Amino acid sequence: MRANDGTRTGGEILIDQLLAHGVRHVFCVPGESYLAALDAFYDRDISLTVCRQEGGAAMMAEAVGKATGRPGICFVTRGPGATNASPGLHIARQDSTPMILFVGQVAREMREREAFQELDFRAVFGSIAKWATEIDDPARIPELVSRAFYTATAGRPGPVVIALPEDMLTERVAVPDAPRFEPVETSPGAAEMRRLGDLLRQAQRPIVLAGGSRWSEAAYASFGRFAERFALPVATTFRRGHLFDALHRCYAGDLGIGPNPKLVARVKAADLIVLVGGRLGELPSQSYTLLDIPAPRQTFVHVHPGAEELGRVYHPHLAIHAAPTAFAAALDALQAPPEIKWRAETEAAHADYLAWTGQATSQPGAVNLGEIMVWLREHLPAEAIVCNGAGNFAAWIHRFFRFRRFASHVAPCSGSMGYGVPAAVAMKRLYPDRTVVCVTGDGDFLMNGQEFATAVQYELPFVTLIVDNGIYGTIRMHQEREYPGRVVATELKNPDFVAYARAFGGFGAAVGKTADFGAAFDAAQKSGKPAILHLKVDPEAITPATTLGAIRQKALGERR
Ligand SMILES: Cc1ncc(C[n+]2csc(CCOP(=O)(O)OP(=O)(O)O)c2C)c(N)n1
Ligand SMILES: [Mg+2]
Repeated sequence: MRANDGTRTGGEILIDQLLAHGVRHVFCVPGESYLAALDAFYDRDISLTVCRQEGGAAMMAEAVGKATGRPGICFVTRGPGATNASPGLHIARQDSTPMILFVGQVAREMREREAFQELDFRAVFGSIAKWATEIDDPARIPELVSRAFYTATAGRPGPVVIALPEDMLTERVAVPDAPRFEPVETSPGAAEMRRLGDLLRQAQRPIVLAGGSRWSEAAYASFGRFAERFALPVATTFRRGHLFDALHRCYAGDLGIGPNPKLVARVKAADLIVLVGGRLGELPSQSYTLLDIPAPRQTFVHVHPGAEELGRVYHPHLAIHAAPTAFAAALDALQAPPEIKWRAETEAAHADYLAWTGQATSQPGAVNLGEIMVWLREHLPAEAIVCNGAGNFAAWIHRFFRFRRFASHVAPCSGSMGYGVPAAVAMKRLYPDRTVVCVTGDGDFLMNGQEFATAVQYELPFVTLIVDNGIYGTIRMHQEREYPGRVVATELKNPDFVAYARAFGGFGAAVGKTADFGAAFDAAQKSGKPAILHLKVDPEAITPATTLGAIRQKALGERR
């Protein structure tokens, strides 16, 4: 509270800046280094989620940034808190997500002595964050926090780290709040849009790839209309499936890990590729084999909000420096050609997508994850949110789940394990009325399974599927391919996950065969508690397309 002389503590000024910028949710693990900031939450209207490990807290903040396009906010203590939070920062960087990590710091007069838990945060986070700084003067909090919001969202979004010396947070000064920030939406120029229209008129076989961040409901809707009017096939890049309705008749499929070979062939055969919002990194580019570097053979149009990404890897024939939101709005003014040469191609692309994802493949074992994904896509409401981390289990989500709404998939493009549970906690905090389903591997779950306690503490009823194959499956798959039969460090002895769920105060049930899944899922939802469904899958079922044994045999055969 402001004292009679108009002063506030640094901690109060800081939390007031969050309110000024429209922050509703903050995720933290407390520390004595930022008590004065914590205290300011006591009488301010902002929801604070206390977590069990900073990795979880930072991923929750990242998930909020991903889903809303505004910076997700996380508070952690100095040294160990900050280093624990680093996975969330790394995801924010690779996934181009706006987030701000506030870190406690030793008192100003103790700096540079390597005081208790002291770190030089500018140096430690310099190469992960877009900007890492420390606030020395409480009078500059409004200025520097405002800059953090702009920096995190501007151009290609990413993480910002702000260290807060302990004594700075208790010092009192009189200073006004900053005005509310709004993300800067870079608009495309009229000349670039005309040129795009020309290129589309000249094209025979165009394809659009949607990716990256900075999208919105409005951009999603405009983009859908544009695809419809131009009958353009649209593929989404790795873990950005939520950018286009899977049942839109222009949807050509998911360009990520294990994509439909027909989609890959289509991209290669296109004469015009329009990449909107994304970077076409290692995974969607199929290990940089899709386009020639630096000069793609196809006419390549790159639309990106970060100027430094244009021409960074692929030479663009037309570079459009624009945020997807502003670009999508400008598309409404683009005239479609009277006759569309590629209409049949687009219909074929969508038919290929439907065929590729139509039915689960047959698999060894009594629980078929493909059939479970088909069940979920048929039974979940369209606005349900799916969260997951990394592991081969995710291949079934990418192949068989059909995302129908913007921001309905919250998952790490960076391939970081342990993301699903924190992301689900964050989504349920943000959207209590939406169904949230978390899909994890047995390895993946226990990287941040402690946040199941947070779900119980805040009474967040989402359902977590633990796909238990008793192995770090992805690594075992690579191991069998590169070193067949030589199993090292990929086997797991798992706890009883049903007992785990119940011990935490949640709902737990085991699913031993596919046919039992629907009833178990319904029971989990009816419990009204955070729930875990323990799916015992056969480790042989390593991808929707092949088995571990087949990979091993093939590798051994190649060696003979
Ligand atoms: C934080 C982190 N550590 C390690 C890895 C390397 N890695 C990728 S997938 C994987 C195994 C995932 O195992 P699990 O969650 O059981 O899923 P499965 O592949 O068995 O379905 C590992 C160790 C990673 N991606 N992220
Ligand atoms: Mg596993």
